[in-house]
Amino acid sequence: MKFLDQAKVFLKSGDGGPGCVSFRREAFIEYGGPDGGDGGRGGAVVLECVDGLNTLIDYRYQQHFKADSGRPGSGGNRSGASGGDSVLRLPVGTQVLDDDREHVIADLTKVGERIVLMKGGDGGFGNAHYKTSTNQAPRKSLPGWPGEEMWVWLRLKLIADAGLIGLPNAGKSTFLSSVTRARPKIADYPFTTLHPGLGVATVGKEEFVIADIPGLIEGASEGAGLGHRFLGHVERCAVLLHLVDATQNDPAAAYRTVRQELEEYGGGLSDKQEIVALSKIDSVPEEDIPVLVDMVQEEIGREVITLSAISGAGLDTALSALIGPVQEARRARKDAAAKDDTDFSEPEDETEASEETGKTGAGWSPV
Ligand SMILES: Nc1nc2c(ncn2[C@@H]2O[C@H](COP(=O)(O)OP(=O)(O)OP(=O)(O)O)[C@@H](O)[C@H]2O)c(=O)[nH]1
Ligand SMILES: [Mg+2]
Repeated sequence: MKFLDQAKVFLKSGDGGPGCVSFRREAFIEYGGPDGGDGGRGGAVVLECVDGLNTLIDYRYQQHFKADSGRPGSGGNRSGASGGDSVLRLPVGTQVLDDDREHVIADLTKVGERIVLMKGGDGGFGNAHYKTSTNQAPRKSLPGWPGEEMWVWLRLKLIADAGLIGLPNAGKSTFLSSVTRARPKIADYPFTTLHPGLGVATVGKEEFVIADIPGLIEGASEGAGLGHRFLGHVERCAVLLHLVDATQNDPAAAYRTVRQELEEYGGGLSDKQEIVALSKIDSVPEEDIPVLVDMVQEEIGREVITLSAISGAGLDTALSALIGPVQEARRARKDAAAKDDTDFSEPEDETEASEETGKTGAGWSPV
């Protein structure tokens, strides 16, 4: 499956159907009266978060999504049928942004989440609606209300618990392939990984998702290499595993380069918990390892672990170092969700609540 993490699409909800002007005409029934039905409501544009997708590639091939219009009303007081909804099936972690890519309109983080982004237009009234005691034969009916339309950006930010970062060739994909069942492309040249990949690792009974992204190089924030575009995919991780290739001349400098790019990217990445590991230690002489560890430890002022994805050394240590922050983040999320639920039943302040909805860009409501 091809990977695509952003797409621009045009969305339109359905127009309402027009109301009908009609009078009852039947043998032996004089002055049958108005019986024009109302038009049907237009279909809505619905976002649905589904399992089993991890790319937006479908939205490269279809970029226009229009819900059906409502059907016109007809005689005999028959209302028109409502238009069908247009449903966009999106992977978990998709954000919907407005045309200028500044405001997040919706953020789909749970499978099964459904959001009505735009409602369809109401149907127009038929003439039966306007009958009164003084106007018993109205000829008035309304056209349907138009639907809404807009261009939006879909942006996928994969949801992983831990993210792998490092220079190209640091051994990120090899690490992913040895601790999970993912099979990313691995080769001895920079930029083997061209798009992010996910794998599920297990520690004891706990499972967590690790994301592997393309390597960063100096100047990534200015677009060098593959740029820092894919860093968005580790933005939601609880912890980062920073792999530093132990076989290169200056591991401390390698560490600094990647940190610099993280800081330039922003998005809270540089404040995230980070586990630093010297990788490929099977390829350096054993007596050199403590020297290298000291070198990097001095640079970062924290403990550094060592691992080799090929020999398997240190992999368990790395996974157990990751699981702590992952569990902590899960607990925090659970607590926040529980708190949200209680807050929801007892809104503290109504004005605050309405301000909050205003900020999201409005126009949508969870189903
Ligand atoms: N000896 C040894 N070689 C390793 C180890 N891990 C990775 N390599 C080798 O290093 C090279 C690069 O590995 P990758 O896993 O593709 O590196 P990457 O960080 O994903 O690289 P990019 O995708 O280009 O950013 C490959 O030739 C691997 O076989 C290790 O633990 N020991
Ligand atoms: Mg790779």
